[in-house]
Amino acid sequence: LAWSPEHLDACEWLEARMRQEHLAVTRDAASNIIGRLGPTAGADRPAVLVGSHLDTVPEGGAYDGALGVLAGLCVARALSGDPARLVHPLWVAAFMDEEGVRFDTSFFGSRAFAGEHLPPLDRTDDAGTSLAEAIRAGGRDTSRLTEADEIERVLAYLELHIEQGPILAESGTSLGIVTDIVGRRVFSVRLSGEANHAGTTPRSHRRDALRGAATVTTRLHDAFDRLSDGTVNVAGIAAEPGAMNVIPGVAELDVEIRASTDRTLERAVRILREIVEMVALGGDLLPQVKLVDSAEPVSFDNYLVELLERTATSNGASWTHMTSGAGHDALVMAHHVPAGMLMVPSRNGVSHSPSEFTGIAECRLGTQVLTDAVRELTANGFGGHG
Ligand code: HGY
Ligand code: MN
Ligand code: MN
Repeated sequence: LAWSPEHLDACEWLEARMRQEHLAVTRDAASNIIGRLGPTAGADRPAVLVGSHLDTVPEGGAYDGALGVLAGLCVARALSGDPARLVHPLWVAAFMDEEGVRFDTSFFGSRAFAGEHLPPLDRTDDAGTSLAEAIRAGGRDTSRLTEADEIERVLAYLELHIEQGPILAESGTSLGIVTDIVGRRVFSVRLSGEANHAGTTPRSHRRDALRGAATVTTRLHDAFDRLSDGTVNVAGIAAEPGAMNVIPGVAELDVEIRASTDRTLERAVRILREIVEMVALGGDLLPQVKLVDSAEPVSFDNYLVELLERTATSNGASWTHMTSGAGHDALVMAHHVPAGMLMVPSRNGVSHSPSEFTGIAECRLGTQVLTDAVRELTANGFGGHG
């Protein structure tokens, strides 16, 4: 998890490897690690940035994020051999806390790098540690977070990532060229009823918050099963007081919604609010719906999509356009600079699981196509294309 001892060890490892590849390495106040390669003459030119994240989810896999960072290291190694071609510097980033699972702060590092508004630092994880304490435990100074903003110095962003879904694996296609990423809303829904005696309280007097939460969960899934665009996930239900002979007086659900356009995302949020209202009314419960995290849907830059098509084709790879149902640091970057994403297959479409796997040949092909695209961009910029 982000800022965990294991993660901070991985950051140390990465910095050492970057230095071995002759990158100038910095770690900003958000704990983003940036390796930089390129001529001092080009220093005033905007950089081509490639990257992803090293943090993951509980019981996560070995490829989500890590592949994109290591591919960036390979791109640096490939381009360091001919620095004269680097008209634009190459930057390689490991963004901190892309997953946001510890503090509900998805894309924390890339949002800091992009100068976006950050979540309150007093947010705490399940152990009661605050985000500020975690940042300080990572040896960084929270008062300098605004200095992480370097987005103005970026020409374009590219990210290689595993698909985390079944499309490429099932179709036998080597690469996915991402055209857009869905938007996301995360809510904390709290239902308040009345704790009471489980044996003596008549049905007509029971205000069972857990029963309400369970009904919200099933009605949400039933409603979203009928939608052509939108996914819902109820990550869990917490109920109090949790004693066997007490009717749960309070229940809290963590609900995540995703959809590919602003309009379908708003419709999905409306459905959530209506279901919560109806269930609360029917169960004589008091509802509270709090927005905890959000990310807007985004489309990628046409020139970068075409560049990835060209480099994939010239490497003899089969490819297909795809929409990413998973969020990525590229989603944040694309709101500020031209961005593009390349995906490689996930075996059985599985991700966020220890059985996450992508073959070395697929990783190598993705890295080669990424390298060729970056070689083009660092040498010629947008090639006179806007
Ligand atoms: O959850 C996601 O969409 C990504 O894995 N951060
Ligand atoms: Mn992930
Ligand atoms: Mn990821």
